[in-house]
Amino acid sequence: MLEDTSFAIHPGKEKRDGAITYTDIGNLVGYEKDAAGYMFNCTNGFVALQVFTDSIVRLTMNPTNKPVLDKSKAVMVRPEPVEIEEINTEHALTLKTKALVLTLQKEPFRVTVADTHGRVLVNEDGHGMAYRENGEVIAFKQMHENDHFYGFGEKSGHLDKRGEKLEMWNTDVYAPHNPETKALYESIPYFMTLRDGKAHGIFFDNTFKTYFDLQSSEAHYSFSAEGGQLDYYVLAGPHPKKVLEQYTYLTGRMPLPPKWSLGYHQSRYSYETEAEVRELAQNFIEKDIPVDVIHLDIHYMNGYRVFTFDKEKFPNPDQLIADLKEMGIRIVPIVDPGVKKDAEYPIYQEGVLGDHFCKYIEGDIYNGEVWPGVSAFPDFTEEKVRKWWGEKHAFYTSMGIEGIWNDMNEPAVFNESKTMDLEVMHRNDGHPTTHRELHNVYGLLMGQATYEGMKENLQGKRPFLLTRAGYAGVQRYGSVWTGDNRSFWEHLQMSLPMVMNLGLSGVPFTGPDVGGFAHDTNAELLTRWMQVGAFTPFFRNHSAIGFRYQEPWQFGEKYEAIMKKYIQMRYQWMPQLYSLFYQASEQGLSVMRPLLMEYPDDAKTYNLNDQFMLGDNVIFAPILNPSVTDRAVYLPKGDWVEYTTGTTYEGEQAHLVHAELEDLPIFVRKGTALMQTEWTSNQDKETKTLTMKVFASDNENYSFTFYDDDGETFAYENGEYLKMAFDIQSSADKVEINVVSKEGNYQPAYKEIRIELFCLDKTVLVNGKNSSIINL
Ligand code: MIG
Repeated sequence: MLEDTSFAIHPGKEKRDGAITYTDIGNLVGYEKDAAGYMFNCTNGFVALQVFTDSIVRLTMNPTNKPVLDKSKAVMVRPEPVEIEEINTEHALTLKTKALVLTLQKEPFRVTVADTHGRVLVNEDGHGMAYRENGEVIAFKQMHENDHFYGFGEKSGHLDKRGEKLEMWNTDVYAPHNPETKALYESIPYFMTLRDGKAHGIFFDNTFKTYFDLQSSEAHYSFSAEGGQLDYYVLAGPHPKKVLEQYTYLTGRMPLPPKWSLGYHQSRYSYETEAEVRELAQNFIEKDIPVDVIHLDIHYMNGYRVFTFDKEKFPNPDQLIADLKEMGIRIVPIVDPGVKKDAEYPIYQEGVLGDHFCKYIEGDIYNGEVWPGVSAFPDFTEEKVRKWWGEKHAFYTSMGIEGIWNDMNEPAVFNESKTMDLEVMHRNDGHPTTHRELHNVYGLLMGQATYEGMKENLQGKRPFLLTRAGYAGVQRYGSVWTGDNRSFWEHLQMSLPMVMNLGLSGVPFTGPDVGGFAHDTNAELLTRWMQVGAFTPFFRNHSAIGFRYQEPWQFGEKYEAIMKKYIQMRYQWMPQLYSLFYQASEQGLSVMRPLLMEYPDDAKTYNLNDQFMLGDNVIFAPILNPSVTDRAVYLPKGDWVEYTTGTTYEGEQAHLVHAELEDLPIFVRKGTALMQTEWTSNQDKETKTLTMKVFASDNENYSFTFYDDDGETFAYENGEYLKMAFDIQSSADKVEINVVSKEGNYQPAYKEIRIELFCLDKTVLVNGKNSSIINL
């Protein structure tokens, strides 16, 4: 506790330890080359080099042995055959692919990664790869004057992480989420560097606690781990979108989620009884406020035992779920990893008798205190355990449940260290490994078990998974919410860069607890937060026990009407949103984007925290402060139209815009289009009409792809989808819309696309003919 008082800055406290000494990798002694790649033998260790593609290279340093190259929990691919040109001179070995030039200086061993135009991406100036006696491994890289750093998964603070120190150690942080909070629930040891408009990436695939230091020196940055190998990938970019494509090529992409999970989610810790849930649902129906999901937090269980319902509070869950489905609402229950130690509880019995729980090397089951009291934890590092756990979800799917919410999977334990004993020895499919090394992947592997089990049990329907903890690659299994924030304006502000950096880290389906989890929200904050939430990829209002209820109607009609309008807008924008989710699932691109992703040459976007984009043509500039109705907005190159007022703004400058409580400033780039529909009702959410809103300009050309399918099954994998590529050409007097291609067999309820022209009086030509309709 002394840490939290001024004692922490007591004048006598500063210690001046001597500089830490590292063992440098030393000189190159010799090397071999085989099918797997290059193996460099250096004076103080080994370095393996693998070329994955023309644009992706991997380096793995092991101080004592030849590097192990096949133990990643994140990387899903193996090196492709790549043609490499090799030039060996006295001082260096040079390897060239179509995109990269690697220079391996021999004495000392130093690596420079450049592109084929001579642009240096990553280089070691002075220091290189090194390690310490205690097992720490570290890489130093030169920091260039104009380097900006993004990604790092789920982090507090600003968008650009230059000048920060960050840590990766999955941690249950109820409080605080401050700018200085270094580790949260997710560990994604990956970042993208943007320098003078060009980007490259580094993925440090190490599951130990890792550190990124972009602060201590202006000359270098470093990344290090408490143990393991120095195993990292350099991604060539050069566009930020390319970096993201390369990173998700390695770690996988989000499978297309069910459309209902893109809707509005209402949650609370907890809606405690069946009657309360029914009343909640009824309220949404009566008020015509859209909702797709109601979450059940820990109170639904019998004594917090997972895979049970409390018989008194929820006497008939099957009926509840069926009735809600009629109303167009799904139930998503929480499932934590801790299994109550209770000899009469079947899941615990199966876990013990089937040998599914985490154990010490000596054989004792690890016990930790969580909600149900003393509990055991499934060892998700074992395939057979993942399978067992996955199959258990038949309990939920047989009731009609299609989505699961995983919490506490860091794993969180109620003790000093906040987690499992680091000595616990995970079985890890025949490669026993301590919790110290696998801590950061526990949540990822629980996610895998849950997603795969749900998929199997749902027989053709898409599962939805929401997870709190994860590691690089978590996007393959689930969406992520940013944990226990508070009802502070500062946390609304912070949620923007947080979600944008998660998107840049390969996780597109994310969002904060809208309204704030802990602390009492208020009418204005909730309203402003709902406006933002309506356009973040994951949209859930969630609040904690003991704090004010924050459903959209809790603050009176005035506020309810505004919130309702924005939740409905979410549904009006669904065709646009779904097409962006499709793009994310195909290319790994994020749905919610920082402006720098679309305008990497514009330095004004490099640390723009209070604006964001959806896709490549819409900018949102929400109000993020109390009592404020005016704000500055920076618009990059192009002409922009404010969505509601139709006012036109010039790009490459800042504007002052006015926004009353009911207003959210939205800017659409002229020359582009948006796909939208109408809100009908909770009971019937099928898209029946489709409108293409065209924001014409006088001389623009825009192409985009619209995607749709049944939103619920995997039939799209067999051609049941609709995919249309459009080309829009605006000129002084006309707009020409051309269907460039149309694919797939899906037959939607809508039979045509209505074209709505915004702001301008022009003739519309569809495929060369005068028309305002595109027939399907
Ligand atoms: O320690 O299940 O972040 O969303 O409501 C609290 C109760 C455990 C933490 C989650 C929060 C959830 C709460 N959980």
